[in-house]
Amino acid sequence: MAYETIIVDVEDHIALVKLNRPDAMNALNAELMSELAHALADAQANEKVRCIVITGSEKAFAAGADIKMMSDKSFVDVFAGDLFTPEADQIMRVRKPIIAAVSGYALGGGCELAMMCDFIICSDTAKFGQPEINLGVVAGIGGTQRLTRLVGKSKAMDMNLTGRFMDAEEAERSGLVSRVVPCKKLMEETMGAAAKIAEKSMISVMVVKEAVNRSYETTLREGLLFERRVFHSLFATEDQKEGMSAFMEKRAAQFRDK
Ligand code: CO8
Repeated sequence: MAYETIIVDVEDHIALVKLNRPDAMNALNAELMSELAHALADAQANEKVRCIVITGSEKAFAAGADIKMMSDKSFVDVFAGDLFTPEADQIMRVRKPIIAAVSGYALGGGCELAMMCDFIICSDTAKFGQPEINLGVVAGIGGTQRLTRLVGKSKAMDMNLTGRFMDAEEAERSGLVSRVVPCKKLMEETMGAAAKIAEKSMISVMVVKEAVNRSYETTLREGLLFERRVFHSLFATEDQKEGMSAFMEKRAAQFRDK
C-alpha cells in the first residue's frame, strides 16, 4: 500500500516505519495514525518481519497530536469519534517487538506513541514531554498512565503538570528509555538491537513481550505464575531443544520458530 504520511521499508527481517510529516514535526493526525496502524498490522502479518522499528526525523520523532486538526473539535466530536483509540488499540495488539528510535521532540502523543512501543532508544538530542496542559487539555493516550509506570509518580506529575521537557540523560536515568546514543548513531544502534532480536526464536520473543506486558496488568504472584507456565510451555518447542543443544555443542543456534 502507498502511504502519504509514513515510509515503510522491510529489509533483513526488520520493518522500519518512518513517520513523515516534515512540515508539521511529524504531528499525529488521523491519516498518519491510520497508516501507522495499517503498516503495523501488515508487519505483524508478514512472516519475513521479526522486529519493527518506529522512528521520525532527526528533529522530531513526533511533536504530538496535530493541534490544528484538533483545535475546532467539540466534546462530542472527540468522544463519539473516539480520536486515536482504535489505532492505539491496534498498535497494542501487535505481538512482534516494536522499538522506538527517538531523535528530537517526542511530545504529547509523540511521547505516548514512543511509550506504546516495547522499548525506546533515543539520541542525545531527544526531548520528551507531555505539554498538553499548556493547551488547556491533558494527555489522552497514555501520558498520565504509561509515563507514571515508567518514571514514577513524582516525575510523571512534574511532566504533566508543568509541561516541561525531559532531556535524553534524564530520560535514561528515569527509566523512560533503555539507551541513549549520539544522534548520528541512533539508527545504527537501533537497527543493531532489532537485528539481535530478529536472530532469536520468534516464539520466545513473543512470549517475552506477553510476559513483560503482563506485569503491568496483574499481581506479582499471578505474573510469576504466568511466567513460570510460559517457561514450562517453551519446552514443547523445537527451538528450546536447538537452543540448549547449540549451547552444549558450542555453536550458534539455528532457530526455526517451531
Ligand atoms: N500539531 C500541529 N502542528 C505542529 C505541532 C503539533 N503538535 N507541532 C509543531 N507543529 C508545526 C508548527 O505549527 C509549525 O508549522 P508552521 O511552520 O506551519 O507554523 C512547524 O510544525 C514547526 O514548528 P515550530 O515552528 O513551532 O518549531 P520550533 O522549533 O519553534 O518548536 C516545538 C518545536 C517545541 C515542538 C513546538 O512546535 C511545539 O511546542 N509544538 C507543540 C507540542 C505540543 O504541544 N504537543 C502536544 C499536542 S496535544 C497531544 O499530543 C494530545 C495527544 C492525545 C490525543 C489523544 C486523543 C484521545
